[in-house]
Amino acid sequence: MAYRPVAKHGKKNEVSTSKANSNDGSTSRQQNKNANVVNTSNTFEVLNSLDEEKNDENLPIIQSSTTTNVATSMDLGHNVNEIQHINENTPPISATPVVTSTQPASSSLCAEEDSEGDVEHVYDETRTFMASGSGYGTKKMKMSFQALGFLLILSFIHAQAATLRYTFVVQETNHTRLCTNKQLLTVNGQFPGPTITARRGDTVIVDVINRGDHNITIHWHGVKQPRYPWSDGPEFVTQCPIKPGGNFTQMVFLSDEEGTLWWHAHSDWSRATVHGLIYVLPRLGTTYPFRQPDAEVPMIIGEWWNDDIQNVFEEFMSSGADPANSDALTINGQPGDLYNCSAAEMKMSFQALGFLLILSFIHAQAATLRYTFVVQETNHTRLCTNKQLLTVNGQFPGPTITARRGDTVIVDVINRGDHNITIHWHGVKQPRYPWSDGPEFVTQCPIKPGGNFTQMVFLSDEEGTLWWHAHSDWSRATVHGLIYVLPRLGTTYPFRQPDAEVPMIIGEWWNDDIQNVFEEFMSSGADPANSDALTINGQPGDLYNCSAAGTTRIQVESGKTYLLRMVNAAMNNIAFFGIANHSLTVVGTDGAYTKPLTSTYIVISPGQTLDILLEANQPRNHYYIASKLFNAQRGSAFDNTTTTAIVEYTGNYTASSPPIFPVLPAFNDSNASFNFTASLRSLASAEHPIDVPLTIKRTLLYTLSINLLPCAVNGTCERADGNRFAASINNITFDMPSTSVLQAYYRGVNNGVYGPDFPDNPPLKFNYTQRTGLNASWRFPETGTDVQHLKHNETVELVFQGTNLVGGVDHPMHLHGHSFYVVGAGFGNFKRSRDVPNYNLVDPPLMQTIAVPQNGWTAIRFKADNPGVWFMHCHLERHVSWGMGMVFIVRNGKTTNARVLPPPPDMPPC
Ligand SMILES: [Cu+2]
Repeated sequence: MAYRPVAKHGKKNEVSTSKANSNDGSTSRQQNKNANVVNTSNTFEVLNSLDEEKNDENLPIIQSSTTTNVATSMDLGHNVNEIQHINENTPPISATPVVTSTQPASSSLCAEEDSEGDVEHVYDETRTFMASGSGYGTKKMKMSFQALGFLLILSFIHAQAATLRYTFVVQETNHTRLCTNKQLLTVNGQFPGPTITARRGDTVIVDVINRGDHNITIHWHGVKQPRYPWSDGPEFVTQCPIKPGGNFTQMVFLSDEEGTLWWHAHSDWSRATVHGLIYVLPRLGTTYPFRQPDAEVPMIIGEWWNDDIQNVFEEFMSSGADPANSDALTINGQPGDLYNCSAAEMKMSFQALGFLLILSFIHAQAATLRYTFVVQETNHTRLCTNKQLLTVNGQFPGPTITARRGDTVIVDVINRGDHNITIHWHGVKQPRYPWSDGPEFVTQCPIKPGGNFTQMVFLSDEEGTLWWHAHSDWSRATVHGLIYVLPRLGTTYPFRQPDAEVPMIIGEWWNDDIQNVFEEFMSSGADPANSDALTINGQPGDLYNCSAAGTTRIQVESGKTYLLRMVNAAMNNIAFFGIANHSLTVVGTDGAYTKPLTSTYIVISPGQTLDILLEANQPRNHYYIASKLFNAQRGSAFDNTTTTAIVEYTGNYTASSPPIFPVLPAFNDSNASFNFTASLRSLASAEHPIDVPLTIKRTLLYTLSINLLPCAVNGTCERADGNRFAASINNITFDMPSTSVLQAYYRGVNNGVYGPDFPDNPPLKFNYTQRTGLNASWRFPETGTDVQHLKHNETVELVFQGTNLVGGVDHPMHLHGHSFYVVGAGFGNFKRSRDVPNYNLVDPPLMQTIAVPQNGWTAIRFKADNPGVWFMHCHLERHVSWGMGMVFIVRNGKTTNARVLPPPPDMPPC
C-alpha cells in the first residue's frame, strides 16, 4: 500500500490525471476514466490507498451500490461526468466540503472561490433533477433533495438501532463572564453546546450549519465511525473545513461505545467554545452495570478567555511563544463564585432528559429523530427588497423534517427572534399529547424571545406529506416547512416508487415586515394588505421584478416520475396550480393516501397538503409551473399575480423561450375549485383501509360567517361605518384567552379561561345562503371562549354551513388532533333528509383541512379518540384573526392509556 504523506494543501501525485496538476481550475471537470486513481489530497489519498490494497468489505467508506444507485454520483476518484456508473466508494453527498472530495485535485480543494461553483456544477451534472437558481437559499434546496436518499441508505446500512437527528447552527452569540461581554462562537447559541443523547449503536445525523465568520469542522470525540472517516472532522485530515455560509451533514455512527463522549470543533482553537457532551445510554432493554442513577448531570471543565479565542490563537501562532493564559476555568460554562462577577449562576434542569426518555419509551414504535429549530431573524431579498425575516435556522422556507410512519421526532425550538412564537405540527395527531400541538393560548403560552421549548412530534398513522408552521400572530408567513412521512421500513408507497421527491411550497411574500402587516390589519378593522408576490419554494419566479435569477427550476429526466410534496402555505387564499402540458396525479392529501386522481390543474387550500406524481413524459423542453390564487368573493381585493417555477428536461435540445405556460382556471372559478376537491377519494385498500364512522353519537351543525363588530371606543378603525370585520362559528367570535385553555383544563382550574357552552346547532337560524336581504342586525355575533366537550371515542358528524352574512367565501376548516372523513358537500343550505342519503361512506377522503364552499356546506365524520384540547379554525389567516375558531375538549377515557399524558417540564410560562 502506498501511503504518501503530502503537505497540508496537497501536492501533485503521479497517478492522478485530473485537476491536481492545474491550480487554475480550468480542467477541474475533465474526464477521468481510471477507476482507481489515487488522488492527491492528503485526505483522500489515504482512503484510496486503502481501497487499492483491500478492495473488500472493509473499505473505509460506505458501499451503497448493492442497495440502490441514489448515491452514485459522488464516485470517489471518478470524474463527476461518469455518474452512470455505480461505484462502491461513496462519500457523503450533502455538503460543501464533501463536494470537494469528488474533485481529485488537492490544491484547489479548500480554495475560497472554487467550491461554490463546484457545488452547483456537481449537482447539476450528477442528479436527475434538482431546483436551481441563484442565491443561498437555492443551493440549500438543491442539497436537500439528494441528501435524503443518501441518509436513508446510510441509516439502512447501519440500522441496528434508532436514528436521531440534530441541527447544529454554528454562530456567534453574546455571553458574559467575569463582567466581560463578548461574542462567542457557539452551537445553537449555547455555551457549552447542546448535549447529544443517544443509545448504544444508534446513528445520529447532525446537520452542521456554519453561520459564523470562521471555517469550522466538528469532531465526534470517541466515536469510532466504523468505515466512515468522512464525518470524523479533523480539518485537512478527513475534510476541508465548512466555510462561513456552508453546511455539512455529518453521520455519527455509534457502535460499541457506551457511557460519556463529547464533540468539539477540530479547527483552529474553536473548540474552546464549540463543544458539548454525548451521552451514550445503554441499549433499550439493557441497563447500566451499576444501580440506575436518579439523574444524570453534565460536568464540563472548560476555560474562558476575555479576549476573542481567535485572537488568542493568532497571537500565539505568530508570536512563536506560549499562548495567553485563560482568565478563568469553568464548570458547565461558569467560573464559579471565586471569580469576579460570577456568583449568580444559572441553575440547570436535570429533569428534562428523564422526561423525554419516558415519553420516547411510551411511544416507542419506531425511530426517534431530533431536530433543532433556531427561530431567528435573517436577511432575505425578494423583488429587490432586502428585509429581515423570521425564519427557522435561517432558511426560507424552513427545513424539511423527514421521518417514517410511527416515528417520534423531538424538536428543540429555540427562540432567538424578537417575537413570541409557537410551532404547530400540522396534521400530526399527537396522540394523548396536546402539549406539543402549538396553537398559542389554546395548548400553550408562546415561547418568549430568549426562551426555548422541546416539542415532541408523535407520528402515528399519518403517511405522506404534512407540514409545520408558526401558530402565533402571522409568523407562519415565513416560519414553515414540510414534513415528509415516509412508509415504515419494509413497506412501500401504494404506487410505483418515484425516482425522486420534490418539495413544492406555495407561499406569499410581503415587502413590508409581516408583523407590521398583521398589526395594521388588526388595528384597521379592514382587510389586510395584499402580498406583493406569491412564491414557489420561497421564490416568486420570473414574472416578477428582480426575480428571474432566483426562479425555482426542477430538472427532470425524460421517463422518470417525481413525487411532488406540496403544501399551500399562503396566508389568505386557496390556490390553483398546474404544469404546462403535464397532467398531475394526486395520490395523497393531508397525510393519507388517495385513489389516483389525474387532473390538468390542482386546487389546494391553505393548510392542505397534496402528494402529486409528475411523470416526465412530454417532449424535452422547458415548461412553466404556475400558481395563482382562487377568489370568488365579489369585490374583494387579493394578490392576483402568478408565481412560476420551471420544469427543465435534461438533455440537448433548444428550449422554448419563454417556456410553455399552463392553462389554469379563472381566478373566480368556483366550480373548478369545488369539483377538484369533491373528486378526492380515499385509497380504501386492504393495506390502507378506512374506518369511517357509520353510527353517529353526536350531530353538530356549525355556521361559518363573516361578521362585523363595533370598533373599540378609542380604536382606529378605518371602516366608515365604525365597525370592524369579525368572523364566527355558530355566531360566536372566538375570544383568544391570555393563558392556555389546555393548562386550565388539565389542572382543573378554569378561572373563567373558557366557557363550556359552545352550541351544537346555530343559535341564529336563517336562510344562510340567501345572497341579499339578510337582516343587518344578524351581522353582529357574540364573542366568547366557548369549548365543545366530546366524550372519548364519541363518533361525531359535523356539518359546516357557510353563510352570506357580510360576504360569502370559501373557508378551509382545519381540525387539530384528528383526521376526519369528508362524507359530503354541496351548494346551498344543508338539508338532512336530502343530503345524508347521498353521503359517500365507501371511500371518503381522510383530511384535516377541507374547503367549505362559498354558498354551500361540507359534512365531516370523525371519532373523538384523542383526549386533549384541540383547536378548530379557518385556515385563512385573516378569518382566524377575526375569530373564526373554536375549541374541542375530548375527555379522557376510562383506561390509563386513554388519558392525556402529563405536560413536559419546560412548558413555556404565560
Ligand atoms: Cu375562513
